[in-house]
Amino acid sequence: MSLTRKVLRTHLSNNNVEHELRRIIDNLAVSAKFIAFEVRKSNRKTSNTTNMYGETQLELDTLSDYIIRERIGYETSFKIKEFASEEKDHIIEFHTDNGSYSITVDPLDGSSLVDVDLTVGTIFGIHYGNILNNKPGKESLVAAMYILYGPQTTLVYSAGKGTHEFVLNEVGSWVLSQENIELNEKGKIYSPGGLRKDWFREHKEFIEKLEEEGYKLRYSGSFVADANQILMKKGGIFTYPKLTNREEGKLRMLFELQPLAFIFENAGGCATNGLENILDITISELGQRSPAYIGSRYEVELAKLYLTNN
Ligand code: FDP
Repeated sequence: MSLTRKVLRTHLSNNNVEHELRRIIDNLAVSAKFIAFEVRKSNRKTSNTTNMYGETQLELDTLSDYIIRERIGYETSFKIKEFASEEKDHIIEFHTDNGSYSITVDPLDGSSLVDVDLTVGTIFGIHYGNILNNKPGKESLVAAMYILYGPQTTLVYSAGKGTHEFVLNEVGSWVLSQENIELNEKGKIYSPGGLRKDWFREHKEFIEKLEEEGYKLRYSGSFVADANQILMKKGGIFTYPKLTNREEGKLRMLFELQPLAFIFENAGGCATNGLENILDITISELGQRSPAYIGSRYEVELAKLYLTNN
């Protein structure tokens, strides 16, 4: 296969991704290159601002958000309907009448790990129509993508036809590294968020079952990096459950969970809040959170069994 056939832009077109959607994905991938550059040269300091959840922002959080916004605003060849960022408390409207797609972004997921130099990432969700559209995620999302700023910069996307990984090479091209990633039925790792003392009994019993079965603990504190590890190892489970002091869980549906659920489902995995499939849920608020179990089929089904039978 020639190098040009392996780059993101060609891959999108060979996969018959709709023209406008293709341009959006390609442009968001360009913005991620600039973020990757900023992550490498970051001073890892906090800014004096907080986001809508009261979390202290890093200079890098706000900068990443700015880079993406600029890219979307600057590019006039496609029309974005709406844009929402985890770093902002409102939806920004662009071409409400004649745009087809809307974008959500978590500009720098796992950013509390920037100061210790662990892997962080950017997560995008692309919706057909408006962001809050009274439709379940599976009818609203048409594509999802994340970029990881690790030892290598990698990009994983799905536009509903498989899940694929690319690596940023030294001349700035996204080169295909894995096409049609397929999760096995069952994995060997688990990634459990939240403090054990705050877990409900049924969740604790589920985790103990995984431990009895010999699952290895892999939790960094960066959702996108932990989920990526499960995807690349072809199985396992990431959980952030409801907690006794936080029944809604921690992770955000629009910015984190539904995009990753979309990517996992397209790789043969699944995602649930314990009772309902994450992509079957309709979002009513920008910052809506949910408990989450995401990974390969065996572990997610097992979680459902523990959570519904208790
Ligand atoms: P962060 O606050 O650093 O942005 O939802 C955000 C998130 O990280 C996830 O990426 C991560 O999995 C989780 O929070 C970590 O939460 P805990 O510190 O409670 O483990």
